[in-house]
Amino acid sequence: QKQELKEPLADEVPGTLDTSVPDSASIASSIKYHAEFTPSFSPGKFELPKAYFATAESVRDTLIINWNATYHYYEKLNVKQAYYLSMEYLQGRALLNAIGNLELSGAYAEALRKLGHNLEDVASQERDAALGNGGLGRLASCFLDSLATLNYPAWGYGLRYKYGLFKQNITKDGQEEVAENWLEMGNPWEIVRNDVSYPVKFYGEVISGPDGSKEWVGGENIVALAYDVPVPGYKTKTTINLRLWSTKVASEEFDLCAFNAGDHATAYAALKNAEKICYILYPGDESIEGKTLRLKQQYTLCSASLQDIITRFERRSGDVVDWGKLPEKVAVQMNDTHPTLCIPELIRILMDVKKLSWEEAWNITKRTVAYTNHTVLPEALEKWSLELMQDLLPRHVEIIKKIDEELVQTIIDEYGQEDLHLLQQKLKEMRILANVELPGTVLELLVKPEEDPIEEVDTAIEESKLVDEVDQPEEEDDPEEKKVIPQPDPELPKMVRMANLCVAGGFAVNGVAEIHSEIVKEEVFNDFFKLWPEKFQNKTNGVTPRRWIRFCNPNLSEIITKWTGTDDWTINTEKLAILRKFADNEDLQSEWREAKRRNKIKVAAFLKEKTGYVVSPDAMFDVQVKRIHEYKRQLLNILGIVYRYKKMKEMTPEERKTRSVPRVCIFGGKAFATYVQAKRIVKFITDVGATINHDPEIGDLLKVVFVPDYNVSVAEVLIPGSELSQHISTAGMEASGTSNMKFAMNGCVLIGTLDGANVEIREEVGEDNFFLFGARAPEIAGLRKERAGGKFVPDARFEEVKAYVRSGVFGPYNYEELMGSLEGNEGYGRADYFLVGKDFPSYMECQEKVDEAYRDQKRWTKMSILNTAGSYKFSSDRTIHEYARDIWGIEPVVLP
Ligand code: GPQ
Repeated sequence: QKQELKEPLADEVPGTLDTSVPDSASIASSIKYHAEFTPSFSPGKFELPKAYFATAESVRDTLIINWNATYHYYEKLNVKQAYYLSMEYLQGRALLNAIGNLELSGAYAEALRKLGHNLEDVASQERDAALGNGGLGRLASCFLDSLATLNYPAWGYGLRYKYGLFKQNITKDGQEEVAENWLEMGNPWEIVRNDVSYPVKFYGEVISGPDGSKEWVGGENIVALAYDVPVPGYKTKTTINLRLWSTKVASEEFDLCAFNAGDHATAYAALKNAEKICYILYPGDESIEGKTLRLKQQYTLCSASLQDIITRFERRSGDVVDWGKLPEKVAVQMNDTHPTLCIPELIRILMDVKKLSWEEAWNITKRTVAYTNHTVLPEALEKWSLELMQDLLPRHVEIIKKIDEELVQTIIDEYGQEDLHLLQQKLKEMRILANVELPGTVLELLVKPEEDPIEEVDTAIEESKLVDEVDQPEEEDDPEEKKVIPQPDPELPKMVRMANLCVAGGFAVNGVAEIHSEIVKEEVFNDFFKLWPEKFQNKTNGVTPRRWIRFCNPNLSEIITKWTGTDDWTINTEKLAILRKFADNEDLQSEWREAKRRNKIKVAAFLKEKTGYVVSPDAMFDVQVKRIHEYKRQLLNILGIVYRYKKMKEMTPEERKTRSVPRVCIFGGKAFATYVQAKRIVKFITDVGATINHDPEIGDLLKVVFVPDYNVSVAEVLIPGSELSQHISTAGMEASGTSNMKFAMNGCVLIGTLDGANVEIREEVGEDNFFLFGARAPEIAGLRKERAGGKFVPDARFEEVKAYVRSGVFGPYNYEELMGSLEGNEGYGRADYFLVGKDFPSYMECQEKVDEAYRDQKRWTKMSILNTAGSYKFSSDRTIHEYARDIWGIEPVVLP
């Protein structure tokens, strides 16, 4: 019922119990109400950013109504719920996404217009929630969107970092990191639950009761407090929860006596100690450093989340709690190994608090917890010092030792004791504990096998002596056998291998793209795969088509809706395939180009604002945005650009004009703060840009722009306005990649290697619509050997480009560390471990094909349309349906 618009009064609150769909008048009144009565700004003018906060708070009212309804319904039905545990979430901005999902964008735009504001300006006030580093964190956020949209009963759990991912400034020295205090102005999307908190303990000791029971006592005690972030689904009332833990001191820990005695430092220490756990997002992105604080963070997430999950299970169970039913009501998904401590923590709670036996607790855990692997980079497979863990989590170490002991037994059963060398090797590779003596029981078994008591062996030797003197030395195998029992190396630290623990304790193990899951099964965890083949699965990643097409690319969305005849594609992405049959249609083609052009103009304006560089929207927009990492090979891209530049310089002005396809090469991405080589790459790209962009001979024919502070919001601008998108990792090293999916959805053509999800994208969009180059995954090991053996003969073009860089065209900075690293120069890194030199020629040839295709705009537009049309598989809705069906065993629950 449409209301007449009038100046809203403060007391006209759209009642929190009013669940009807709000119109623009009631929305305007709600916004005004919040501006006045949820004040976090001075009274008076209704300006930015106040308008943003009031708008967000009014949206939150609706989200709370839906959140409560969803929560109570799940509670009532006592449904099985999935819980996604992740140390990272990259939610980005929430406002446009929330009102888009609620189908209130128009009403909000109108309401704000009446209040003198423009929705886009208001939305741009929001700070990105950047509680993650890259793909892994953004995947978690896409999953939440799909879970809510598909009405799956599921929650996310994470940490509420005070400082999210650092803000990146680009200076003349390259990347500079600045702390991102994203909560500075408050966060309108979170609801603190002062009644939901759990104790979390560190250090202390384990005491055993006379009945063998264990109790973990003493130590440092903190409290984890819940902050809920409602996650609305698209076109559904279902609003699920992202519960983020913040840490604070347990009240009894504040030392008032010390404080009163004037020793403020001591009094504050405990306070700070507790709070600092959630201060900063650990900056590691596929690299790891053993830090107590990081382990405390991981444990806080696991402990608080599991206590919460168990409390809910008990409450919903009613009078009788049947712990054996836990796996029927709960599935816990560990997003990579960061939440591995879930396994020993669940066992600890079940045994020490709920008084279950080891067998019961272990069996329940093995049916409740599942693990997703997101990387095969050896340096990223998490290991923790046993000593550190022993100190911080003594009870968990006992439990991990017990799991390890059981695993050792399984390995012995599997491989037998005939070939002790083989057994030793398997134990060494598969055990959870690395460089740790075998459990006593097992050791005994190995040294003197049951069926061969010593006397019998002696008799046998005596007998053999009688039979054949020559055989004797071989039969005297006791010292030999002892030698093959693995002994810890005192020089090396004892470690806990988290991935091995996940595989042993998880009921499912999945990779994130077909090729990656194959590598997981055939290489990284091959021994485990042979032991438990039924655990291993593939779940190819996906991204939400709401944020990544519908909301970030309204121009294209309109066209898709028009040509597919429905806006249903936003959920049922298979509908995108309808576009295939119009790929050659001239009307569609021209609309398509027009939309892309409008998006490119937006990108050009954005680049000008952020970097000062002016680029032409007539040039091809060629984009590589992702974390800066050697394996992702931004260096290959920039060297390709340098080569192109050199060739252009060698041409006459006339040749340059007729022979070059104008390009704007855009880079974006953050380097891990202490990853020196990655930071050199950032510096190199910006230096190349500074030279080329100011070269009057080149003009609009080539531009190189590094966009500072790449994040979700920047991606939402860049991706719709890109035409060529680069995914050029060394084959076998990128587990999946997810931006490749976003680019394809937005009609960008990909240039890439056969790596991660590229393989499947190429299959779906058709090989004619994907620019493929480079060595294949199975060749890589051999190529590295060839390289190391000095047998690799680099292409002349590769030598030429490096010499050009060294000649100093890009300024006085010393690029020797970068160039040297590509040459097997021991002093500079890993001797082209990432095979830039090997792939350079095929990359350059492929780039020529890109130019040729772009010259023919009809052909290019067709390729672009076929990329969008073929991208439907990469919706996270598809991925989530697969997780729900194959791993979690949950069903959609639609609210009445
Ligand atoms: N990934 Cl282990 C991260 O972003 N951070 C990490 O710590 C690990 C993996 C990425 C991975 O590199 C990409 O290939 C994947 O597409 C992404 O996870 C999501 O699976």
